[in-house]
Amino acid sequence: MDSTANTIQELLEQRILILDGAMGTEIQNYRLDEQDYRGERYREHAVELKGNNDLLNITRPDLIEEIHRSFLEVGADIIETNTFNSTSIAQADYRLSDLAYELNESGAALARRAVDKHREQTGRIAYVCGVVGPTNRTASVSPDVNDPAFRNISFGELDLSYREAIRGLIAGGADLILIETVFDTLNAKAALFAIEEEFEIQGRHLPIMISGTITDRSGRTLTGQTTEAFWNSVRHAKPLSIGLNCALGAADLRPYVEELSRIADTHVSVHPNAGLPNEFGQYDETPEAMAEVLGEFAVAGFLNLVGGCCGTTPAHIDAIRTMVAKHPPREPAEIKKVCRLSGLEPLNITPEVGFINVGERTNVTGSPKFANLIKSNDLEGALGVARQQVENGAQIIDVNMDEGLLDSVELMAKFVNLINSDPDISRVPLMIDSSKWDVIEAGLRCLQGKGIVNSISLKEGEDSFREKAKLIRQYGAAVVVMAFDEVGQADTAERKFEVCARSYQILTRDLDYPPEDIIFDPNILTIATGLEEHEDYAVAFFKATREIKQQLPHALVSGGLSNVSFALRGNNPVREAIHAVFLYHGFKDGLDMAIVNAGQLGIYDEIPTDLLELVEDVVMNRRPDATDRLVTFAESVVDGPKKDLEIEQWRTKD
Ligand code: THG
Repeated sequence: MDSTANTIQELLEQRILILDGAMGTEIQNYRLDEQDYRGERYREHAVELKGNNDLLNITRPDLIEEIHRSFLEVGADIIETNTFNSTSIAQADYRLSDLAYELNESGAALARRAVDKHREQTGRIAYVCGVVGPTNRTASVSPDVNDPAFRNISFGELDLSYREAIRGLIAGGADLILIETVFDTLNAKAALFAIEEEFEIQGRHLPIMISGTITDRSGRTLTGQTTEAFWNSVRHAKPLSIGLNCALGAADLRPYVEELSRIADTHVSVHPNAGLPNEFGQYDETPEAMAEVLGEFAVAGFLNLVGGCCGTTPAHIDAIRTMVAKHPPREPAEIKKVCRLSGLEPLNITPEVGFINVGERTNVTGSPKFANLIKSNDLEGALGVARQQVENGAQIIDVNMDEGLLDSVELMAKFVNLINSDPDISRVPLMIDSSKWDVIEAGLRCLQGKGIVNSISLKEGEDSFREKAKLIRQYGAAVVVMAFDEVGQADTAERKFEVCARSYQILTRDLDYPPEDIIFDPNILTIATGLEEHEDYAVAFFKATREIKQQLPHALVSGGLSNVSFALRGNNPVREAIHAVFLYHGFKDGLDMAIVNAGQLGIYDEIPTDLLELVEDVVMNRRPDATDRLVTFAESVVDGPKKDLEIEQWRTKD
């Protein structure tokens, strides 16, 4: 971090910092006409420019600097640049996309000048916060009701556009970067991705602030995320602050600010509008009324940074500053180091949530039914498979499109987009399952929640492993790491643990990867095949699981459950009994989650005693003839109607 970061950090420990108020509504007070916006330089521009406030950074810099000064004079510590719409994407409406870099650079330079002059005159230090707006497009919602998988902006386009904006902001002298008014978390994730890339290239890491917007009283963002789901999606960027702005007035934001304050292990900011808009679309909450509400937030201990959005004037900021000055800043929350995922809703893998079921059926190689739906382009039907998994209790869904004849990259993106447009399915986090990196990346680039990559391994050596892990972290996902290395797939307990431990070291020590976001898969291999060397596979898995949980702090363990019983394909009752027994032992040994056929999990205690004994023998490798005995029994189950009935009875008993 730069030296500025240290001082902001220090200030944040001492008091609640003051952000400035609205730029847009202040500009309105000047009642500018078309000519003011155009200036000399754009006198001949083909389209109307009135309303393009960011253009004033170039055509009326005097006025923007004056507004910055007015907020500095009432005690703002952080000045936001007039660059909310300064992306090539947002400027396209004015046919000024080419101006994006310059708008950002000049916007930051103006704020810099105002702050520096203020310091010369008063001795007071303030900071320039480079504003990155949401753009006028949304990467996780279709603008076409008839085509829910369609998007009019992609992650890649956002990434490029944001990088250009950020370069300008840094060149102009910004001290911090603020991604604000986030209504679509996927847009914000693209901005975070761009920032990380740019910081890396420049070798400079400025503190990042993130502020979302909740658009109505449902307490969700425009794209449907709850406050905590939003936080889980952006937390990987380790922002200096997380907060809420715009939309609702301060009073209506209270429950969501309270929630952020409870869950955020960083600083919390809030800069609301001056109340809800009146019938003329104006914001008319008085400085006193707004300060009253925000003062109460400070008393409640919710705040580290506070300011105003639409409709807030220097008088508002003055009143707010006076009100919060006597209250100490909030202490960042201390939260448990656990894997925190999200879809539209959060999924925190705490011990209290218990075992996590990952739905396996949305997999073209694992479900012939799903594969046929995809191949016949019945995506609605395929979506039904995902919905059925969630309805049957899957808390995450695994999506796999790896099939030679399919365009897996395109299908992965399309299917993830489709899932995003279904609020019942996109409630849960996704697991992007592919052995091909470009397919994984295609999925990650469509995901507004925090998902899981399935999987990476040391199979192709350390370099490729590191490269992928670094990108996954930048995309903000958790990762499944298979126990596979340059030598091959680990099949003994020792090898499984050894490969996982080596992966863990590289991830946590070299790449600073959060250990709670690492999910080891020590390979659930098929048992009961009749081959002696397969007999100990389950036992080896359990042993490795115990060691991973004991020796690799905070890491999780998962596995693909249905693999274990491939040898008994065609005999679902027996397969389900094997699954139940496997999970029973796995869970005891620390298995946190498994990819399963949600809705078809047998219950250990309900397995008939004779079958249970046979299955336990096989799973725990208790006798050399275990497989033979189970297979003989299995045949009788399939062939004999009487046994079949018995099995059916234990399955349906609840
Ligand atoms: N580890 C990780 N990821 C994985 C696996 C793993 N992903 C894929 C797979 N293994 C887990 N998913 C499945 C999905 C389905 C089945 C097995 C594993 C399965 N399908 C039935 C079959 O083939 O018999 C389908 C039968 C039917 O629908 O008619 O068993 O280990 N990280």
